[in-house]
Amino acid sequence: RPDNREDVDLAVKTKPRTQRPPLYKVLLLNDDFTPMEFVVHVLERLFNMTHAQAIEIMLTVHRKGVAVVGVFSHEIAETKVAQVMELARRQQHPLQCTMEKE
Ligand code: NFA
Repeated sequence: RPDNREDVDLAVKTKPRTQRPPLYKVLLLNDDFTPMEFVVHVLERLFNMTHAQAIEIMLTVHRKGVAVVGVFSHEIAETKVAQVMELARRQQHPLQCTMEKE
């Protein structure tokens, strides 16, 4: 074809895609020993939940075994997991917190 019509077609058809950073779910896991009040405290302190929200999420973890407690960038998610694990370790509770790509 005359000129570079293929290039024009490609340019027209290629939808600009907005780049978004990957997000990570922070998960809290149930166990038989960590006191409910401690879990509520952790959720209020580290995940900016109200007392009512914290109780609701704690009970979800207690009943279902696991719940998402927040969604963050990789760096923030890693920090949250480390902070939960450190608070639990200091009080000698077996509470477990992990992260996974959304
Ligand atoms: N299952 C714990 C109990 O009965 C409470 C708990 C909730 C622990 C959520 C960990 C996470 N004391």
